[in-house]
Amino acid sequence: MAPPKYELYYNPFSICSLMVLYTLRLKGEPKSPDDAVEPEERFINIYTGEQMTERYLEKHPKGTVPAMLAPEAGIQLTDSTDITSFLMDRYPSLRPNAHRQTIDSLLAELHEISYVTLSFKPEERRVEGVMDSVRGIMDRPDTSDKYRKMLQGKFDNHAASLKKFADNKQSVESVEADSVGFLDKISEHLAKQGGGQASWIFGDDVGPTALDAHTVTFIARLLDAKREHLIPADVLAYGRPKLQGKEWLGITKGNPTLHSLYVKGEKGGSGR
Ligand SMILES: N[C@@H](CCC(=O)N[C@@H](CS)C(=O)NCC(=O)O)C(=O)O
Repeated sequence: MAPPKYELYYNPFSICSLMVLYTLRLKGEPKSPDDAVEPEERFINIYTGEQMTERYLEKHPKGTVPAMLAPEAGIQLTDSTDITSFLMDRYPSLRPNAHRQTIDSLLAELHEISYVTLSFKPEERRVEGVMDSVRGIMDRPDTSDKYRKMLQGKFDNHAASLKKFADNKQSVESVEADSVGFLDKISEHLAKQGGGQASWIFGDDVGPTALDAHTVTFIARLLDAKREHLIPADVLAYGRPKLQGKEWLGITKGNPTLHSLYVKGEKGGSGR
């Protein structure tokens, strides 16, 4: 049986989309030909509201990116961590057995960090702006009841994720501290690999894992968000060259990871 046809919905200025795209670029060989995941990549413009159109919400009720679907096989993965787990199960080099626990626990720790707090200033109202737009479409007289119900679902999902971070009282300082805590652990792993000489977190023999893909993307975003000071020197020395690599440039086309920098024509701080 041939592998399913996958579709990956993404935006190149979404950190979680970039984490998945970069994981795909580093994925290596599948366990078997039937396990191959070669998605058709479909751009969603989350800066013009494409993620809240009826068409997109029909595919993916949360109306976010990334999402990986294979409708014929009943596969609907709507979170970067679920997509990454799916890939790690099929591509052994993304999560070698010897490092399985470390990779799982560090990926979980990384995804507890509020990227929104690191990436957007409160006055940009990125999260509130999305909710306002959803409400605006709901209030339009020409919006059907079916579509309105879908929008309510997206609104509720958004409100729930906001509440999660609010309940955790996530100030900029605490999110920065979480980032440093995570990066210090990466630094400890790098130190075990010949004092930071290796290209990858678990060494050159192991090669790139999903943890590398997500960590390098996080470093790129911290640089673009003018938070280089949070990154230990060895972690920066590990991450920066990857941002000049063909895999990364193939995804970003040399653009920054932040839409605001792209709009301003700024080349960002990701080592470019
Ligand atoms: N926890 C989700 C986060 C998904 C998410 O919030 N994506 C953002 C972009 S980074 C998005 O789609 N924003 C547009 C919106 O919510 O309408 C994941 O890891 O995939």
